[in-house]
Amino acid sequence: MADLNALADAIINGRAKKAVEITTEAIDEGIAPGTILNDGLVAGMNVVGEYFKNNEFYVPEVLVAARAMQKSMDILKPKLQEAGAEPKGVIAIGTVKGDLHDIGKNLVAMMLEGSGFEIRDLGVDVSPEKFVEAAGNGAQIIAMSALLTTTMPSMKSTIDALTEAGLKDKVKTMIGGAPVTQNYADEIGADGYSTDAASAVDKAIELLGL
Ligand code: B12
Repeated sequence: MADLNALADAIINGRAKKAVEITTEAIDEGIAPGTILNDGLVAGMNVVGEYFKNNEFYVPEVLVAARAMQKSMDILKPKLQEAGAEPKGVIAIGTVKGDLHDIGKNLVAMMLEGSGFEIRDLGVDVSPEKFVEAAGNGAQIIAMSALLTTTMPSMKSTIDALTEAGLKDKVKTMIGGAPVTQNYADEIGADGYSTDAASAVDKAIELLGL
């Protein structure tokens, strides 16, 4: 019987091969893809997030863990799609203009994707115009990440650009990244903020009223 606690451990320890092995075993045994995701992958990644917050893990450990999660997700994703049919919603995500930090953004994207959202990853250094274009192309949430205090104002520029394009009321905006706060979100008129990848999923669900 595939051990989902062992899968979480494999993620925490960044053991991609082991993680893939247990994920495959769990799928073959008919365990629901959502259960594998939540009780194995997301559970592991949550611990990684905690360790990182407490300075018990540093960026290299987070990266190897994320890579292990990604490898398992590669196998799990088609199963999740088969099981879940319709995506919960469409989210365009990117790191704002001038900012190249994408580790947190990728984790958020991965968690959202894992919980059933369709993700349009716009990458890094994303201009307000690109976000507006994504909003015009059917994204229901525009999610922005910034790690530099100097690039945070681009979140405001993007929200202003959405307003100018007449799209502000048609999409929800969600922001995050280490220097970003709820206060800042309120100040610039963002619809949502969250501190980490796991709560980003709850926030997205809340924003779309699911
Ligand atoms: C890794 C890193 C880099 C890497 C980035 C690699 C990459 N591919 O991302 C490299 C080496 C390229 C880099 C470059 C720079 N960096 Co740097 N970098 C970091 C470092 C060490 C870790 C950031 C990180 O990945 N954290 C891990 C992730 C998981 O956390 P996170 O991003 O916060 O994401 C979580 C949450 O915030 C949230 N979240 C994130 N995004 C979103 C989005 C939404 C919508 C939501 C809801 C939630 C959410 O969920 C995530 C998961 O839980 C930090 C220091 C630190 N310890 O934080 C400095 C840091 C961010 N960097 C800094 C600086 C100054 C720079 C440089 C300017 C350095 C230089 N002089 O060249 C350049 C700028 C390059 C650029 N234009 O962007 C400063 C920023 C200072 C400031 N206040 O602005 C920091 C704080 C270091 C420091 N103490 O000085 N950096």
